[in-house]
Amino acid sequence: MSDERRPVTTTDAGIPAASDEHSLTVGPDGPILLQDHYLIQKMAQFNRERVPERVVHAKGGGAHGFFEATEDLSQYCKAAFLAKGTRTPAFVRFSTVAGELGSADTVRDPRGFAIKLYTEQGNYDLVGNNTPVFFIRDPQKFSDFIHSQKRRPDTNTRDNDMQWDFWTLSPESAHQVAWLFGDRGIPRTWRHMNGYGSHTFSWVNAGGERFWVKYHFKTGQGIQFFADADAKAMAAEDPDFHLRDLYQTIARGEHPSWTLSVQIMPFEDAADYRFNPFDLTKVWPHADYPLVKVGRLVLNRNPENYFAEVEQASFEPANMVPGIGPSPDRMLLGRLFSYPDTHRYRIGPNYLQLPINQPRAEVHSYNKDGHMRYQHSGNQPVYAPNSYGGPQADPRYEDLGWQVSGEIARAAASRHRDDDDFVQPRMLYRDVMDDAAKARLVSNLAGHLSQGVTPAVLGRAIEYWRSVDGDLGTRVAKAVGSRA
Ligand code: HDE
Repeated sequence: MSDERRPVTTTDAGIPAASDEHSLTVGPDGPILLQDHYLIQKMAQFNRERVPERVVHAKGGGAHGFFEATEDLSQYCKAAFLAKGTRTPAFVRFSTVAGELGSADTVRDPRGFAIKLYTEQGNYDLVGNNTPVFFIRDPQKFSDFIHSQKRRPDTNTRDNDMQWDFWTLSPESAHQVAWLFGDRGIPRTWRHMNGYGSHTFSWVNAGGERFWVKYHFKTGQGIQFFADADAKAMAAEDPDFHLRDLYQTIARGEHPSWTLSVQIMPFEDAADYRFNPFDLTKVWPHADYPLVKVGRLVLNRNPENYFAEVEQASFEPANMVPGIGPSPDRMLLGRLFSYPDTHRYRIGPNYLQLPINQPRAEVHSYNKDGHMRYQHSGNQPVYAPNSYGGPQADPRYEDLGWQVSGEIARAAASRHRDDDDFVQPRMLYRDVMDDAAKARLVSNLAGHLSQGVTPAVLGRAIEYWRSVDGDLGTRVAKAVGSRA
């Protein structure tokens, strides 16, 4: 750009600045003056550039796009964005879980798959992972689980012993851990993986009929993964491999897409289904509840500013639009509280007014003021009920929920006939993995268990895999032994 066309630098108050290079001093070698407001503003602003990184899912990337409902599912759900033919603007953020902001992309870890749909009935956030299940089934254990995945308090390094100690003392983790150490534990790129809502959610149609649903976003690019050694090499060569891949793909005009299908369970089936259908450590077999196509998700626009659009993006599972609700899944219920809480801490109480989080639907709430409030509702009544024309809630939007009764207690959720922590990982190992995939699972497990795991925890880990499958346990034990 020619010098005449370049704008003049200004302070953040818009006042023209005299120099990009020199501080204001008394003579060339004298002290810097306090009246150099621009220098002070620059230094002060720099010191405040960081917001706390996400306590989990810190490293990620995202893109804009849309969701299009391609099928008529009005018999199951009345949500407006699901009306056939409707296109809803979307923002999606992908992430790893355990690593910090600068950590490598190609590590073995679940991947976050967080979707924000700016629907005409308010934001719908579907904050899922690339796995249909999770390690635990009660939010009481979440921070403990994450602590075991993060850094030790003394050495500040990650520690395989902590991880296996927690997992083997939490047998409900076996399904997700089998998944994690299998091929899908390191996707080739974010484009080459599926996304799942993971939890069971409720849907209701216009007639008030309720259903339980699970969401599946199948990648249109095909599933691809990294072998362990290749992923480690890539982590050294390009720690931002996934971030770069998504950006460059969209920049060259390719638009990755996913097909959304749901499994639908009639409301009444839940009570005596073979296993607890609200248990996040289990999938619903497709033979029982086949996939029903809903629409497609397409990513077609890169963020212009990473901090504004990706770092400040705030997803919350509690953002559900009319027609969609929670289920008795305790993990989901715990998450409904946790996310807005972390956003208030990380970004500030008015995070929903930032452009990336702002709903496209009109906002008419009685909440007001606070740090960095940008939009105000003018001179409208500040309390409800009022007789001066303020917004009025409408009972037609009441959650339908479900019926419960019982003593208040701290106890496991109700067990169903076939509830068992090892049945589904056993099926994953025996029926889904071919011989080569089984061999890679054994090798990945043995590699991890051979690094810093104490004999007692290692013994428990072998038993854990024996409970999944006798042969698998023996193979893991042998492979660890041969590495010793
Ligand atoms: Fe999260 N999780 N989580 N999580 N999670 C966060 O929210 C939490 C869980 C998931 O790209 C945090 O904004 C609790 C399951 C994704 O911005 C935090 C529990 C699933 C992302 C939080 C879970 C997820 C997060 C950290 C157990 C898949 C990244 C920063 C009850 C279905 C979203 C933040 C993004 C992020 C809490 C379990 C997915 C702390 C308490 C299960 C994709 O609020």
